Amino acid sequence: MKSGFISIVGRPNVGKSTIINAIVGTKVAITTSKPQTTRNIIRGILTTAEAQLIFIDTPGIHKPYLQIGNEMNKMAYHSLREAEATILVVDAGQSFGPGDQFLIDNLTIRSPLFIVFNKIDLATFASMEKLKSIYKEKYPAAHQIEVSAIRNVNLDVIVAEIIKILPEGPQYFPSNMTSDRGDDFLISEVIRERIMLLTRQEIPHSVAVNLVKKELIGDDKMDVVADIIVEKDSQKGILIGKGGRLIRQIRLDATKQLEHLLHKTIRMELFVRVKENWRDDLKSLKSFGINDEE
Ligand SMILES: Nc1nc2c(ncn2[C@@H]2O[C@H](COP(=O)(O)OP(=O)(O)OP(=O)(O)O)[C@@H](O)[C@H]2O)c(=O)[nH]1
Ligand SMILES: [Mg+2]
Repeated sequence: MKSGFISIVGRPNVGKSTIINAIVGTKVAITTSKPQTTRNIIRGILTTAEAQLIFIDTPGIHKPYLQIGNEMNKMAYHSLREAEATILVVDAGQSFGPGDQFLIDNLTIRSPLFIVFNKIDLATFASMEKLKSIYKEKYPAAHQIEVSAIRNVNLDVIVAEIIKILPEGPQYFPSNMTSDRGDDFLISEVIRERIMLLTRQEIPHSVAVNLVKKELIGDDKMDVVADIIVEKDSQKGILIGKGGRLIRQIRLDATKQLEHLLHKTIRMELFVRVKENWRDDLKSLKSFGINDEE
């Protein structure tokens, strides 16, 4: 069979995780309308009769101003080392700017490059042509593909084009596996996704979720206890909300999502804790699994 690793890089919020979820056919990575949602390397696996494609989702590359940003960028840069192919995702709804140039200046691409223009539903013919010609000049040999991940347009073209260039290789993962991450990761990420969607300003980015307990009760029930870590007391108050309303909403939303994904009845307890400036502290980042392991 043909097989290989395909790194998916790009600026924050361009739709990398949405693309992976749609290709793999299930939620392996959380997605939100806010930048810097993904904070880890997540491998999403697609196995067909002829090939196994392992897509590496990465944090969006951005100008960092805290340690967390440095670590996230490094993960994305380093993912290219293990890749047989690289997908650079570009937001087709936006014109080329300094953030795009920053990414290009910092990326060393070592494998065949596919430039995927996502969100073509938000582009005009003229804006699309302009963007394509800019990238043609920067990467003349790259293959360009126009897609819309939320409308599932042309994602099959990505898969077909990648298979063409993959070498013969081993089947790295069992056929039924869709992610290299287990339930523990999914649970804390879904809780974080719900928080990111229900909060504003700096709060979505100041939150980490730490799974404290996961216990299976029989075949179809699960108890989950998680800590939500924020950076300041004031953020703790906001997250809990008046009369505990917001934390209750977070718990209900996360429970519903996870029951759907894990096919279990879930009982969830959430606690909010403060760890000052954890995003700028390497030790804390490491304890939350947000560090580049190179
Ligand atoms: N209009 C439109 N929106 C899309 C499309 N694909 C993704 N989005 C939206 O773009 C937003 C960002 O998607 P993500 O998949 O989280 O983006 P990402 O590149 O993984 O972002 P980071 O993890 O922050 O780097 C979400 O609100 C998606 O629903 C698309 O084809 N069209
Ligand atoms: Mg993402």
